[in-house]
Amino acid sequence: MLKIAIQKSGRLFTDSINLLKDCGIKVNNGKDQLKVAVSGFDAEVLFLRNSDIPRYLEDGVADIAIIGENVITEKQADVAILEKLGFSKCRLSLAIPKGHNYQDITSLDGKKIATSYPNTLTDFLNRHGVSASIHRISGSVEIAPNIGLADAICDLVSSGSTLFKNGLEEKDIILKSEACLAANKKSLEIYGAQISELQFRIQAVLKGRNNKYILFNIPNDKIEEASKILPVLKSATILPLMAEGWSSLHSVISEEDFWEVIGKLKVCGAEGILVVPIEKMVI
Ligand code: PRT
Repeated sequence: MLKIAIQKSGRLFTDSINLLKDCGIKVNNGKDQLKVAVSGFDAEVLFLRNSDIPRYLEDGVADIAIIGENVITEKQADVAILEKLGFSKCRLSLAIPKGHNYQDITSLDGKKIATSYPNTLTDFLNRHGVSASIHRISGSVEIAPNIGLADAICDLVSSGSTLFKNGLEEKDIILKSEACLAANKKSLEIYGAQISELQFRIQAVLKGRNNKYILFNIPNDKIEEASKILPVLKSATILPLMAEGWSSLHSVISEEDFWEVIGKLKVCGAEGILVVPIEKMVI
């Protein structure tokens, strides 16, 4: 049976459970169990530590997983990344105490850097021909410069508030990460059809999340102009209104273009603009 690994507890847990739920896969709650059955899909879910998942995935203990891309890179796991999932976005960055001199990465030549990501950092330093001493620590990396353990740190950053609170400044981004769907390469062959089905469902959910359904009223002589503003799937739906000379136009717009498109539509003469979330989108 297909084994899907997700984080046991932590930042990825809730979003992973919700994504599976939106894909019609209900995880029968058993947070204290290692393995649970699911309904709505022929699979079982393994609850594991995020940092352990790359190894389990590589070894085939799990076939597929929802995991932070950063740990796959750090563990140098030979797995296939199938989808980026749009949550748990962060970056692995180099930071130094505020006010300290930093021109570029070569400023760290001969310095001490504290991190929980020694492999990713070593690789980055090597690529830039920088030689620094790496102190591997497993938590609270941000306090290392304040207690004299290191000159700089390399750690995950999302809002930046941890760096700020510890008087540190972000100087270089080593990698950007988000949760992703990753698979054991052999499992891709063994469970190809099931993994494709899961991917199909995830894509439909993510497209729904990234798009909005929009409908608005527009004078008939402005329909063509308004249609050109809309990045439509195929072509906008137009329905006549009872009011003479007016129509209702329906379409889908991406979250990214949202405010720009709305602004242009208002200038074009759109009225009564309604925006509705989309649950799933199959194209
Ligand atoms: O125990 P386990 O192995 O399951 O996981 P963990 O202890 O590594 O778990 P967790 O839950 O802390 O992180 C899981 C994953 O979430 C990470 O591997 C990343 O993929 C992702 N993620 C996203 C983050 C952050 N954002 C994040 N901000 N992981 C950690 N942080 C920490 C960072 O280390 C620093 O201490 O948050 C602090 C910085 O946050 P800001 O908002 O102050 O910048």
